[in-house]
Amino acid sequence: MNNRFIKVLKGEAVDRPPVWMMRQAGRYLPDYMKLKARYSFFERIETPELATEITVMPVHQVGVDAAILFSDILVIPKVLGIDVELIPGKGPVLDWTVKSESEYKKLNGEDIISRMPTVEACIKMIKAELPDHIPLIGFVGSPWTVFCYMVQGKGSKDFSEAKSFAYNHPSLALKILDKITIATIEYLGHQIDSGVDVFQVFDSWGGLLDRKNYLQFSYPFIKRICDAFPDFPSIVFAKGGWHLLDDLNQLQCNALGLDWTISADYAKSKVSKDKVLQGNLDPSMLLSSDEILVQRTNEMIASFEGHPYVANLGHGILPNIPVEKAKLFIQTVKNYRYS
Ligand code: 1CP
Repeated sequence: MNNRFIKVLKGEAVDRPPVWMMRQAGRYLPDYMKLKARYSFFERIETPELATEITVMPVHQVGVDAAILFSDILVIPKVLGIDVELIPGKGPVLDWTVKSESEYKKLNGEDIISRMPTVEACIKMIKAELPDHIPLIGFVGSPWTVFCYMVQGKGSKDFSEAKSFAYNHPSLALKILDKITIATIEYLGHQIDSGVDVFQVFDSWGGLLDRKNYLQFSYPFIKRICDAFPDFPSIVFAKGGWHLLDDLNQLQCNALGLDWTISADYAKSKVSKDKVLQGNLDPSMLLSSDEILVQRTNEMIASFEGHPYVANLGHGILPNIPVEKAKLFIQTVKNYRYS
C-alpha cells in the first residue's frame, strides 16, 4: 500500500510526517452532530452505512492521512453482557459493574463475534468507500482501561473505585482482566480479518497507575495483545505514560503514542529508533490563534526530526474545536518537508 502512514510504521523514509487525530470521527464535526441527533450511539456504530459515513467524514472534510473506525472501546463490556448507555452531558454509563466473583461469572466471553454481527460489514463498506491511499485504523481499549469502566461503571477523573478494587482484590481483578483480554484479542483479530490496515490500543487510563501497578494490571495484558499480532502494524497509546516509556519500548508494536506532557527529547531518549513516535500536540492548542497553532505544529514536528514520526494530537480532539482549526493543523503538517 503506497501511503505515508503505513510506510512510516514499516520503517520507510517519507518526505513529511503522516497525520491523523485521535477521536477525529465525530464530536466537533457539525455533520456528525446531525447524525447524532437522529440515531442512537450504538445504531451509529453498528449500522454499516452510518459507521462508514462517520469514519470517512474527517478524510474529506479535514484531510487526514488515515481514517479510524467509528466504534468505541466500550463495545467489549457490551458484548460481555453489560449494557452501556450514553447519557447526554454525562458520558457512558454501564448497567452493572463487576466487583465480585458472581458478577465475574456473569460475563459471557463465549463466541463473542456472533454477538457483533455487523463489524465485518462496517469495515468492508468503509474500506470500499475510502480512497486507496487512506488506510483504516482499527482499535481497542487496553484491558486495564476497559476494566476501569467495568468496575467504576462510568467515566471518572481518577477511577478511584476501579483502582482500589484492583489493589484490594488483585486475584479477582486479574481474572477479570484476563477475560477482557481474551475477548479483546478475538475482537481485534476479527477487525483485522475484516480489513483494517493497522490497529491502535488506547490505554487512556494506564497513566493513572504507578509503574509497579502498571506492570501488574496493564502492561502484561497489552503485551498479550501485541504478541497475538506480531506482524501487523500497531500503535500503543498510554495517556500519562511518561514514567512507563522504558517498559512500553519493550512491546512488540510499531509505534508508541505520546501525550503532550512528554517532550520529544525525553521520548527520543527512551524509545528506540525502530519504534515510531506518535503525537503529541496539546488538543487545546487547536483553540489558539492561527499563527500560534501553525508555529507550535511546526515546532512539534521539528522537535521529533531524527526519529520516525506520525503527527497527531496528544489526546482526543475536543468537542469545542472549530473545524477550521482542525483543518489548519492537518494542512500545516502536510506543508512540512523534512530537511
Ligand atoms: O455520540 C457521541 O458523540 C458520544 C461521544 C463518543 C464518541 C464520538 C463516545 C462515547 N465514543 C465515541 C467514538 C469513539 N470512542 C471513537 C471513534 C473514532 C473517533 O472518534 O476517532 C474512539 C477511537 C473512541 C475511543 C474511546 N472511547 C476511548 C479511548 C480514547 C480516549 O479518548 O481516551 C475512551 C476512553 C472511550 C470511552 C468513551 N466513550 C464515549 C465517551 C464520551 C467516552 C469517554 C468517557 C470518559 O470521559 O471517561
